Amino acid sequence: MTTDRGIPDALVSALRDARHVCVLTGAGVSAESGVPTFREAQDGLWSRYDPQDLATPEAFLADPALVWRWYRWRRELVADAQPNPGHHAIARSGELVPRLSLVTQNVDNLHQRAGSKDVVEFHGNLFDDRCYADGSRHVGDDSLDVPTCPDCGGHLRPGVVWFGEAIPEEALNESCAAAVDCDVFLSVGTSSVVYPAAGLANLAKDNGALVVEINPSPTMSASYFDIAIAEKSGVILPELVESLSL
Ligand code: BV8
Repeated sequence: MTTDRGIPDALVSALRDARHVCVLTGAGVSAESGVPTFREAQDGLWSRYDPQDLATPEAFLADPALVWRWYRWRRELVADAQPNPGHHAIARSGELVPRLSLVTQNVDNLHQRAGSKDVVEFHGNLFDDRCYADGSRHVGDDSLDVPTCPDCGGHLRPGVVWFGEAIPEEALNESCAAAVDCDVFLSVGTSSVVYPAAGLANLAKDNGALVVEINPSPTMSASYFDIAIAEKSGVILPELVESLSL
């Protein structure tokens, strides 16, 4: 059975009865804001680079200027973007359920700009800088050249989590606790290939949550979810919130 908006009745009633809803978002949630998804082919100067190769400590150590310029390009892309109806629906849902945990793999700050509070930034934030040498945090610098740490003179780097780097402990603990405790887990706009983020759905399901995937291109993991909705987040999330507020 589905609602007249193409949302399964089972999901609407589960959300209405839920004490705690956990939402995990990936790059697909920002696609309708014009931000290319992480694995989408990059354009222009960056088309010949695989993001997965650039988002590593090895790439930065090998060529700090190249990696710094890539992130500076992404900051400019994102700075011009606006939150889309999917971001706003997630922010609104925080007022409609007793407890909402939002865990994002995205580093673009768009959830915060849409009004979401207490966003767990699983992979850090594009607009923060960190000293590569001493780990100190600094306000984002938009200089063309790799900035240096005012404390130790080392290179500053973007405050994101690179492949092969550990997830910030607080973010990991908070996300796992939310996945274990939630009644409904929504995995939205992610290809579910990056771990440990992709493992949160397993944790939720193993602890009795209804697990739902929202992605216009069903992922390899789609059959694992109790419900898979093949629709854009900017379309389905506002409908879901609308169904909740009826
Ligand atoms: C860790 C920040 C351990 C940077 C990112 C071998 C060697 C080393 C590590 C590993 C290895 N094998 C596995 C690993 C682990 C590795 C990993 O998972 N690799 C994968 C690729 C196999 N993980 C790690 O390295 C992690 N750390 O394991 O540490 C450790 C422990 C202790 C001590 C030391 C180490 C760290 C991973 C973090 C990497 N950083 N981002 C940056 O942004 O530059 S990950 C990057 O991928 C982005 O954050 C992105 O969000 C994330 C996941 O991608 P998605 O968000 O899913 O985006 P994608 O483009 O893939 O998909 C978009 C989806 O949206 C698509 O499905 C599309 O259909 C859909 N979509 C499109 N439009 C819409 C839509 N959906 C809805 N609506 C729409 N309109």
